[in-house]
Amino acid sequence: MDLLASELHGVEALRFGEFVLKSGLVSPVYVDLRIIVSHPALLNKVAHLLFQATKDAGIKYDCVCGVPYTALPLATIICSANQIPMLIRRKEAKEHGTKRIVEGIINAGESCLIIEDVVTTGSSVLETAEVLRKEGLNVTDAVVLLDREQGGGAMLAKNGIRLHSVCTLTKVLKILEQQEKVASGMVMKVERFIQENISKPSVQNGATAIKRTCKEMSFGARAKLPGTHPLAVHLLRLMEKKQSNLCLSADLTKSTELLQLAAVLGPSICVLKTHVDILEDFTLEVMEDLRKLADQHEFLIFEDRKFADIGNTVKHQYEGGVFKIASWSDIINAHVVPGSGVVKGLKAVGKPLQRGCLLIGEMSSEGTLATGDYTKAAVKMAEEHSDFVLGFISGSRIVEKPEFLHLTPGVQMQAGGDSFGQKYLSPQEVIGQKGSDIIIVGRGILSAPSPLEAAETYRKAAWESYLQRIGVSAQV
Ligand code: S5P
Repeated sequence: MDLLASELHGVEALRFGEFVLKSGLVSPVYVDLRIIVSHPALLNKVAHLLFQATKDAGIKYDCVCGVPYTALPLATIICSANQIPMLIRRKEAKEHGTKRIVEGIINAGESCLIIEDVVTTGSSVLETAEVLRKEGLNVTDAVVLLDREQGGGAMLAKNGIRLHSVCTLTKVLKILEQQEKVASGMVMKVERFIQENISKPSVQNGATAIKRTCKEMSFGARAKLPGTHPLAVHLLRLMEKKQSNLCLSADLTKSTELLQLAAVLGPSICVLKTHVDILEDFTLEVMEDLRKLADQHEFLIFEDRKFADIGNTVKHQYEGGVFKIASWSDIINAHVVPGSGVVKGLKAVGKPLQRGCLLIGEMSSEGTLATGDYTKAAVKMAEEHSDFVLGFISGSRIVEKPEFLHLTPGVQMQAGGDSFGQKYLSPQEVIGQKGSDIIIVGRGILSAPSPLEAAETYRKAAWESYLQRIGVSAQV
């Protein structure tokens, strides 16, 4: 064990310092075992130790499945060396062919052992167990190399899975301290961090689930997450700075009105949304002026063009024609109905210009077809193109990943609707309950006697709901 600890430390699978985790927490320790595939002897050793742990615990099983991806090579070595049938869990079902989510021969009723590299909350193991259970397999045990002791064991136990670990983070820490590889001050820091961050299983819909953290994260913390789209980072920062998660839907038909409104409301908003094709007197000079106002007041421009054609056509619609949208709009949006070609076409134009795209996951209108599997397909498409897609237009949070922004239209102070099927929810419902990030408000502001006063009312309501959501008392 002493050798293993120092080897893991030596290849930097364990690092100490300050690391921002996906949840936004700043952790003094970072564990990333992906690197061990580059060290074959260590990879073999880890696989051997995992297998030994299953023997020591006397676990009986028929096949083995590694949690993708880090544990896949570990499961492969164990199965190959010991002649055990293996299953591979896909992260996504294949688009073509068999649509299988688990590869290999599944004999319903057999028991499958799960292999994992590190367990923190246990959610990845549980996710894999649920997939296997849906296929008719019994899952009662999981073996992990390193248990971070942050609640994973208890959560899995509640879900009928015994967690066996080769070692725990505290044990490894002690060894590294003895070997004088980590200072005792750091060991105490990590121990305190572990103690303070034990996740407790919460009960949702009768099933045990992990406490969801994304809704509780601040915009500032989300801006620091690695992998977040640069434009989303910029937007999250300016939202914090301006204390605004309000997008103005500037649905106006005259350019002077549009520019006047942008000049007056600019300081209150984080995004200004246009429908440029309803302007009676559109010129590119107007958009140049709007860009100047956007830079001066620090808001982004979002042309609500809702592209919905094949890739080649949307490419032209985005770049050229009369509107030359790509030349002045930071953000655009697209329907996912054509399939991923629409995103590819838009990306070809927008990515080199550091633009971003929102996918329409849900709509606010009565009878919308954007629900269920359609919404899920939008999420999948966004995940596959996260270098260009920074989030969604949706009525609620449709994916937990904090990198994605959610913008919600259909917002007014009073619930209700219009005569064409638009449906309204309040800022509190949208941000507080539905977990969205930004409210999009049109007529609620535009039809008010004082649009500035109305905008400030919406800004404060949405910001207060956000502060409450992340557990900070409101000071707007
Ligand atoms: O589902 C949607 C998506 C969008 S982008 N529902 C919407 O209402 N929108 C847009 O948001 C719509 O095109 C309009 O520009 C704005 C809502 O305006 P309001 O006046 O009803 O607030």
